Amino acid sequence: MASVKENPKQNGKASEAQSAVATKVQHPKERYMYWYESMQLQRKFEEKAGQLYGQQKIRGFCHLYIGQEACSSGSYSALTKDDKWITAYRDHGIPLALGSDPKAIMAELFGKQTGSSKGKGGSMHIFDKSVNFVGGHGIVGAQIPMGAGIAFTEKYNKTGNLCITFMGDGAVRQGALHEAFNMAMLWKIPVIFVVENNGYAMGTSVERTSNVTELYTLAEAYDMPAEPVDAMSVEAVHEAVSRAAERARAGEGPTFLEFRTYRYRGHSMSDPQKYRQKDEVEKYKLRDPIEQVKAAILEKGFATEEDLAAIDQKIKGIVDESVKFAEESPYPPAEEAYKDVYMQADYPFLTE
Ligand SMILES: Cc1ncc(C[n+]2csc(CCOP(=O)(O)OP(=O)(O)O)c2C)c(N)n1
Ligand SMILES: [Mg+2]
Repeated sequence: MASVKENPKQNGKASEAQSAVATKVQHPKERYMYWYESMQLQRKFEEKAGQLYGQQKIRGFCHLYIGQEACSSGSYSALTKDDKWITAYRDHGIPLALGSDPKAIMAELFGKQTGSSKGKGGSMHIFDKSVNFVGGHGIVGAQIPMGAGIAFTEKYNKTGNLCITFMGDGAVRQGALHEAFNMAMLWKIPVIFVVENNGYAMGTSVERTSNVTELYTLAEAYDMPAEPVDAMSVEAVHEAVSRAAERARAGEGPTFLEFRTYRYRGHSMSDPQKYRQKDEVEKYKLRDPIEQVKAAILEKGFATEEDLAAIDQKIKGIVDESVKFAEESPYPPAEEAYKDVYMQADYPFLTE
């Protein structure tokens, strides 16, 4: 396990365990530049999506990832392009980090035919096979056994790939987690289970749902290696995922990582946020992952303020272009409602 130096306050309560924080590893310039650009793209894309929601151009559910960007970008840089990814419904950031076309994601938020799920999935159901992103799932915890199953396929086919499976802190209370943990450990499946502990499941804090608030310790019952990670630090995320990936590829099976992160926005778009104090949000913003990476880049001399401003400008263009594309795209035609629907032809209860 990584050296530990910090004892972050989680959910207003001092965490007993110490998160893995970034070590003295020297990360190369390219990695820092990827982290900055990719996290900034996620942030700006979602700030725009939030505005568009206010204008009712985006409707339905829309869960923003703002604040959690180090979780996706730090994991991406630690894995290979053939590894598989699955998450819950807070799912715009991961595909953007993986390199999905922002136009297809924005169009999906608009419910347009050119969207990544043909406009039929919306915000919670982004999929992109081209980057091995297997969704976008609305049922809390449902993706946990699916992620283990995907990883099992990789093992069975001897590909050397793994599946990184994300879930929220609310999802660890689902029974499916325990079944998946048991089998994944028994069969040494190459899966990295990640709980993005942002402190709340909708308006309910971790303390209000469980006696055990050190979520990573849930793995102990299965002898599964686990560690808490300071996920406001993209370096710490990268390093923890690298260790877990090494273990998975060596045939040692799963790891459970508790990413200690924070969402700056409400759960979905209509959330009065009465369950937390404003200063708690501000406290986390002081450790903003993008600001931390920006400071590191400047300090290391990897880029200047002007270089970063040019990247910001480029990202603004990409986001604007994605909105234009989504606005100009058509809605799916009515007959699309009958396509891509699973139907078992010999199901005995089907009537004509
Ligand atoms: C099985 C199930 N129960 C309840 C819900 C309603 N629900 C949607 S999101 C959510 C909270 C989940 O919180 P968490 O897992 O911490 O993820 P976060 O929203 O913080 O990313 C709940 C209870 C659901 N979608 N599925
Ligand atoms: Mg949560």
